[in-house]
Amino acid sequence: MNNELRMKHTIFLVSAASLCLSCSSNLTPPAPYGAVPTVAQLEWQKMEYYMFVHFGPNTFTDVEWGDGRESPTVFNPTNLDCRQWVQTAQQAGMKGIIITAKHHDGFCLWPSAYSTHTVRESLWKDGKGDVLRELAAACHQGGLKFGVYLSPWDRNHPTYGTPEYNQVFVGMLNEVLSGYGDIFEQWFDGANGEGENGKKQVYDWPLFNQTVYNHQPQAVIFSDVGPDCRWIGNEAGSAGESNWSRLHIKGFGPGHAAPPSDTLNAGNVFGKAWVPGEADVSIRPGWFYSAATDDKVKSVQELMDIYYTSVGRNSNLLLNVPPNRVGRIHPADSARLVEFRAARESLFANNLVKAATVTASAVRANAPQYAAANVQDDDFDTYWTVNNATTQASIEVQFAEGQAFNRLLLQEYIPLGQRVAKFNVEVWDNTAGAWKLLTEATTIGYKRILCFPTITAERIRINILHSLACPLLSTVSAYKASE
Ligand code: FUL
Repeated sequence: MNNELRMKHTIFLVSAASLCLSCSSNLTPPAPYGAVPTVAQLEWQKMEYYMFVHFGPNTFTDVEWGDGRESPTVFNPTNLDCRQWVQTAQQAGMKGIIITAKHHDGFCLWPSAYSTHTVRESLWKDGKGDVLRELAAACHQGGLKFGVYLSPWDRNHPTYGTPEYNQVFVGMLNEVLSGYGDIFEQWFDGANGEGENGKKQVYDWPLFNQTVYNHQPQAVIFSDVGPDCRWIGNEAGSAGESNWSRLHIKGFGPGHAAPPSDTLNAGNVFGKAWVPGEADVSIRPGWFYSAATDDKVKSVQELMDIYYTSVGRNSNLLLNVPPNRVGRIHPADSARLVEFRAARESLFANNLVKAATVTASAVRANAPQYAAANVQDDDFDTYWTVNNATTQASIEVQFAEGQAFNRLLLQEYIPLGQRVAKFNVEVWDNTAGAWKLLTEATTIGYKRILCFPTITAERIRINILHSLACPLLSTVSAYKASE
């Protein structure tokens, strides 16, 4: 071999080797990008929609924030029926219930040994009742997950505002987290007011969180900044148009130490921790039941809008449904929840993409396991993706004939991280013989639902314009909602 030939030969061998290398590295699944969900966070995200229950002395005194001086005897539901709450949640299509075990008034819905402001001091069941016991049993029997809200802020406890209170609060957590079976979510309210003595409590958050994990390692902990899921920054059920599940948490804490609400609303694109959003909102104007709001239960349209701006924007929806003084959910709320479920089911009944042909501008290593058709099945774990170096790509849906639709639902395969930062949707305009822009958006995350006026088209193209690493789409579906 002369020198020139030897050189050519070497170049050929090197490029063939690197081609093979890129083939094989693309045949394996993409490496995770950034922070990723834990198994518990992923399970939690898939729950999507569950019930918040505000219940306690405030239900009987018609206030939103009891001051802790109310007599425990005011708490006296005449016919408490937690099974009715569970049935309502089931009929609503919800996956769990989180109850205010202790709100700011300090009243414990279980007979805590750490307080004298509890169900034990009430007249209900002669002081022998335990709301947590009844609800946990009803949830577990009905196949719903059970979660607890505990307000660290306690307007009743005499030790509030002293270091001793942190031990009291841990004692209460120990009781709640060890006595009622599996807890899927521990909800820590960030509100932190003054104590009787005018002192502010310095909470021992690391100790509180550790206490939760000691008893319930699989639980997700909610607070303004997680560690497992975060407040969405408002109580209107509205996540940001851009909503990253990553968040910068270093240097931040719950309550006064939380990042600004607009940051919580949108997350941080390069946040170091996986802390997905949860949108909490009440079906009525207040969090607690009041007869004065019986005619102010949110309409199906309002609930649908909330659904689109929460679940439809990569956030879970925690919808508050407060029981009344009987201890039951009022028919106005339960009827509305059933109507809301029917509206969702009819909307999502016919996924037009199922019968379509789906192709992509590129497929990872041209391998069938990453094919575009993976977005059509109902299996979250199969996805379409492209080679590592590809951060812009398109996926096209071709119908057999023109289809009218006005909703598009997309899912990213988040176990490998949230990636898509900008995309648009085009439809093929037969008359013009060209693609026409329909809508554009930024993030997708676990679920993104796009709403737009009804359009009829034979082809839809989703262009991923900017992805932080190669995009992975688990689902693309299209629907026609009745206007
Ligand atoms: C807030 C509380 O002050 C409200 O009463 C309610 O519990 C809401 C869910 O969280 O911080």
